[in-house]
Amino acid sequence: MSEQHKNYIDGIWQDAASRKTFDDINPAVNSDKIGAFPNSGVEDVDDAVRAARRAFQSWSRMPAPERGNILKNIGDILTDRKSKMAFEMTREMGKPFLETKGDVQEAIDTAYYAASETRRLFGHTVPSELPSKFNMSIRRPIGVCGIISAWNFPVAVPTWKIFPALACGNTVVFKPSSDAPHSGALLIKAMADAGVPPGVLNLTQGSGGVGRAIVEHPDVNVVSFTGSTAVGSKIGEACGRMHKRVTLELGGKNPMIVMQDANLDLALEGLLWGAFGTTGQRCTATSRLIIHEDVHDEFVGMLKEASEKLKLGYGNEETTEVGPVINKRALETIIKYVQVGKDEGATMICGGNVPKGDGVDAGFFFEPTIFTDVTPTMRIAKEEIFGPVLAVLKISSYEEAIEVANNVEYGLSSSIYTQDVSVAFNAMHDIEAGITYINGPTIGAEAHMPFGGVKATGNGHREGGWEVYDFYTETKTVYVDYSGTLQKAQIDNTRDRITIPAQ
Ligand code: UN1
Repeated sequence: MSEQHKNYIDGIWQDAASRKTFDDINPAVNSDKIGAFPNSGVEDVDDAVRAARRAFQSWSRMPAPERGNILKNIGDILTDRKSKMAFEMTREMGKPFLETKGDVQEAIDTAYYAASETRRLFGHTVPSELPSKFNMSIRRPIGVCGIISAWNFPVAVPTWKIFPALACGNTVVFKPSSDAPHSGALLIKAMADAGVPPGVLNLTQGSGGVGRAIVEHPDVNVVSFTGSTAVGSKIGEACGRMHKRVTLELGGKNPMIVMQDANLDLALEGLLWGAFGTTGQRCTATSRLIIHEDVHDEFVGMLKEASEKLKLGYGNEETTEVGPVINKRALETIIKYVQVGKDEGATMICGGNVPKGDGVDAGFFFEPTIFTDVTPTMRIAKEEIFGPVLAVLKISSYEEAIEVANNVEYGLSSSIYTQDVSVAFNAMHDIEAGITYINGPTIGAEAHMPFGGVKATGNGHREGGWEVYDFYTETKTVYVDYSGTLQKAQIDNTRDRITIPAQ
């Protein structure tokens, strides 16, 4: 059944001012239309930002633990709705139901963590250099946060941004991906039901133009974006010009290194999950296997056999292991890269086709695809494909593995399989990435740990964990002088004030 959906501005569900809409379809069963969503414009964004600015007055003054109680309610409501939401989310963006339940669970974990952090928004007290004087730093909320996120974790990733922003006393204007507007709306509905006051949280649906209007709105103080490196660079530029705080979570080309002493069964299980989970459409997906020559042929054989058995289908069918890709454009990009891989001289050992048959004919499906004989300079070894395509690179030493792993512009996640503790610890330091897994795949970040990457993957900030609370607060330094006299720092407390050196 197709429905007409709305924006959520100042506590009211409403159409876009222009009344324009866009359609959202099921990527596995294209005839299944999820609904029509508001195609918002500058005017809607302006209304949302003004509502958020008004609401900031009272929300920022509410005791933080009281905001925490609301965040806890959100966690409870998401827990109650986990299965129902996951079903609708899978219908909209395709990944298997079990994975989508994990997506909602990540949001639940983030809610409870954020609730507890509201009792821990620490500042510092520090001795003054002067007598009868007290120094401290406190945190202050910043203002209105513009949150723009991707479709692949349509609930978890927005909550990494929205929950800490709210916990710290900021208000929010949120634009979900136009490929997952319903999931975004379900999250906002849960939050409104949990007692987030009107105006504190606003939802404006639409495409890139809405994102641009949020980024460029003079009354938006903070921007948080997850998406492509190309769009992230533009957002970073705009925010730089306007002196806005910005966090960017961008692309990845995440390597899994398998050394000659690795437990190959364990590595295989991890690789299938890392490379083909979410149909390879995670920023953390394993897109490069860097494998020691001693175990290359054996492991590649195991990998080919297992990959060919993966069952493609609609994510809400119990037997499905790999869902569709998100849309036609994504499918075309993947097809293009497979051709690039062939033209570059890599060997395609499995997959490579749009599958045919019951359960896959009606959607945007692509077979799990593996290229061997890939060299580090090939485009399929360097560029993010965001699909079920794995590049296998053969190496003959640990040093070469690290050189190949680091030979890309990105640096989000990484992994190494080895039983040698020295190799594992060296890799922790040597791999250029924000995240390294030892004997685990490149996916599986936990909500209470910092998440983010180096190089072109980001701009130095981390989401998740304790670090994100620094991003959503401004530090204020406070000096309290209770001496009743004027005390001059750097002057009154030094011993050289009496003697003026002879000229
Ligand atoms: C993303 O791909 O944007 O570690 C986020 C993981 C998930 C989050 C992925 N927990 O793969």
